[in-house]
Amino acid sequence: MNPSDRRGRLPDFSSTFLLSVASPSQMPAPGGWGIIGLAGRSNVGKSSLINRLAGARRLARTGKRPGATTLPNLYRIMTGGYFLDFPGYGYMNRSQGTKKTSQDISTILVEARQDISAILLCVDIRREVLPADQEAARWFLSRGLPVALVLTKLDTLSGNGRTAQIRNWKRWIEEENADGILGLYPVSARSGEGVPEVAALVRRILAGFPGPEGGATGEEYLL
Ligand SMILES: Nc1nc2c(ncn2[C@@H]2O[C@H](COP(=O)(O)OP(=O)(O)OP(=O)(O)O)[C@@H](O)[C@H]2O)c(=O)[nH]1
Ligand SMILES: [Mg+2]
Repeated sequence: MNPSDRRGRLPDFSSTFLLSVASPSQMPAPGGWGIIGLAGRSNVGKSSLINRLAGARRLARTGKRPGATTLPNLYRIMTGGYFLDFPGYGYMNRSQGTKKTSQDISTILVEARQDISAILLCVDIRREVLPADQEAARWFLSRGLPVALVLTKLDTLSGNGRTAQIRNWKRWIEEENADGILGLYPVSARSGEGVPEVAALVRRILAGFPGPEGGATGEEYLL
């Protein structure tokens, strides 16, 4: 139980784990609640961010070693909506076989499901723009998926270092000059800084998807 639960206040996006998605047919039927995808290099903190948004420490498995998430994991947000936690791209310490399978199912899923609402593309704020991130951003955008650039691990930088990196990422967004980029969101899953802004974005995206008629819970849209 986390501190906000103890105070009797439910976290914004209290969620439950639904399944690890091995095929697009396991996804909820189209036309229901919005789906927020989290993508990015391995170890940038995608699963940690889901845990923070859901107000649960151990909902999504996180790890010190890259590759903690190997299949896209689907979580249902109690108030309506889904988080889809993609396996990280670019990790090195898994076999080529596992790596390829992880990438394949992510690609197949995105191509099969045009109705994923938006992608939170997560990058470690300390890093430079990497070709893999650039490719991922362009690939999602080319499929008509809006992309928010989430700069993770904000707590690891302060002062000038922080300002400089935010400026670098901002410049990159400006240079990309692409429609569909939802903006820059510096955040720390550890300290909570920036989480309200990400939460507001998620809320805004999900608000565009009122869900199935009749106030269904979403569970019936599985399998
Ligand atoms: N300092 C700091 N560390 C973080 C933060 N978020 C995550 N981490 C750490 O980064 C490591 C990776 O976190 P995960 O959430 O597992 O990363 P992931 O992107 O889901 O990784 P994959 O599942 O391998 O793709 C863990 O050791 C986390 O504790 C943060 O906001 N600040
Ligand atoms: Mg993960």
